[in-house]
Amino acid sequence: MIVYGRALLSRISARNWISGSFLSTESWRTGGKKEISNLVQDIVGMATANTSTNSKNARKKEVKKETGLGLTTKKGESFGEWYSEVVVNGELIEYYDISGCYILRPWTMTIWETLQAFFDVEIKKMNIKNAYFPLFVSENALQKEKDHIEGFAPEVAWVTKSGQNDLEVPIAIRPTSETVMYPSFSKWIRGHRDLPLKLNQWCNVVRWEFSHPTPFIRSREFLWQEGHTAFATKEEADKEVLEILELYRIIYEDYLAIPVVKGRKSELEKFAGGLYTTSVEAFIPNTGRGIQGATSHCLGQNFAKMFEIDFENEKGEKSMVWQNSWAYSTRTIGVMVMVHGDDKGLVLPPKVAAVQIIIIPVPYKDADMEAIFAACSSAVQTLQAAGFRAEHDFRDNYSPGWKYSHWEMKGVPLRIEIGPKDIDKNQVRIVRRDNGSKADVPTTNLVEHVRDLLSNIHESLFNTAKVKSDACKKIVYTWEDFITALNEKKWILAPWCDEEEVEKDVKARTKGELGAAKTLCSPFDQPSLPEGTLCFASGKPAKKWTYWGRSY
Ligand code: 87F
Repeated sequence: MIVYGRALLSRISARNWISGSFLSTESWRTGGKKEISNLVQDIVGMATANTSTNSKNARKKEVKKETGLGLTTKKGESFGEWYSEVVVNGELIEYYDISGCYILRPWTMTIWETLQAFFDVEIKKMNIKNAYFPLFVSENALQKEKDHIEGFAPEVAWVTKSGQNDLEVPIAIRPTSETVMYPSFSKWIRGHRDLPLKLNQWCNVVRWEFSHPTPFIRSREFLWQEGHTAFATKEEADKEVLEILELYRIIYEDYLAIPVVKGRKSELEKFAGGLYTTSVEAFIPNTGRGIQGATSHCLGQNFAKMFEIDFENEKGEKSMVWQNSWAYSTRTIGVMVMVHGDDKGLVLPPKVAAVQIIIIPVPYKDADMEAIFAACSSAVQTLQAAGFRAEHDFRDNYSPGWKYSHWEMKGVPLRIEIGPKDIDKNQVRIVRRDNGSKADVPTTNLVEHVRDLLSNIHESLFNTAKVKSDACKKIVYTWEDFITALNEKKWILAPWCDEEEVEKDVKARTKGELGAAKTLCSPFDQPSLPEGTLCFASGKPAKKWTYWGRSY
């Protein structure tokens, strides 16, 4: 079997690169995709002259993948496949030979580091300190909070051997660090002067999930920060819960351009070990599912009792601490891919993109290549000096058209093309990733233009996502309308009696292939609830408005 892949294409591209005879400059301008896809078809044709149409198509898919020229699935047609393809072709993820575990490539880690840098600075302003606790948990410690661990037990991974020998006692790998940290909290907190104790750690955790693994969204190991704090009073704890939740909103809305709803989880959906749970919730219109973006819990005094975290208060009496815990994880990046990605690949919000502007030379027969390269380098320098993350792509084994597709797949917000005409006119061509619009910009105004464009792209990504997500919101008052809206993949705002049994009943009544409906959150921003409004599910008097839907 002959498979023509990147090597051949590259050789052809390299030739054209120099001679300019294969792709015209104008077709490079348009991405050269038509020519390249014709070329691919030619190659495929050559390779499959004697094979069936079916295998011809398969080969086409194969060549497409190998050359990185596009996705084989569309976001609107086969969302799950599209997502898997985008995270790999966009170079965020590499698959690994253990199910549910993924390699996070540099393109991912830069995004993570940007979010990390923001959050780390903010929590330090709040006088929260970083610490690092061990990865392993003894069975003894883990069992200490049996009640809350009970439901999670099947997800705990254990180390049982070293080499060929069984360990005397198996040790667990942290799925979260309450049981790792709180024995030390108990030791370190003696009197009111030891409070508040506010710690955070950046680490990995392992939860051996059995439902369908999805990169970033549901993986068996993931990166997160977990904050654990202890206070003398409930008021201090309550205040911090909301301060942290606001930081999570900023991560989603101001960094990732994803609109979220802040609210409180129901009794059934809250962290069972805590007093109450708040969250930011996002929505994925394509699948009609809500997704919990991050959580900030007030734990009350439950853990303080279990772990004996008490202190002598100002009156000399023994008192229990009030605790919080809060986390966001690499799931943020999955939500970003799902919300903004399109049929050409990733679309990165400018604030988190490792490369914000990619600069591509557009050679042409008899062009002054030195001048073109020099103009590219100078643009990179100017933009970097102005604080932007700009790079050029001078690789000589790929055509400009190939590079356009490549950087589009990786989601770089702006592309700058510089060809002979641009040199003559002292301008560059700027192309937006989010909407494809093009503009010729005088070199003298480059920095201002790029600044405006990047901020405009962020706004536009956010607004587009907000319009789409808002279009999926539906207010319902009756069970019939609820079911209709659920089938229409909505997130449903409904008046609810706030009874746990009723939520369980809704879950049972909506159980099916796509998963049951559950509460996402009761938004802090509550519409008015006139006296006499009834619960959509039970017919009892409604106590609050709550978002319902299927979720990840
Ligand atoms: C899986 C296995 C064992 C979630 C688990 O949200 C335990 C758990 O406790 C578990 N999955 N949880 C809840 C985590 C609660 C809490 N931990 C600190 C947070 C924020 C960070």
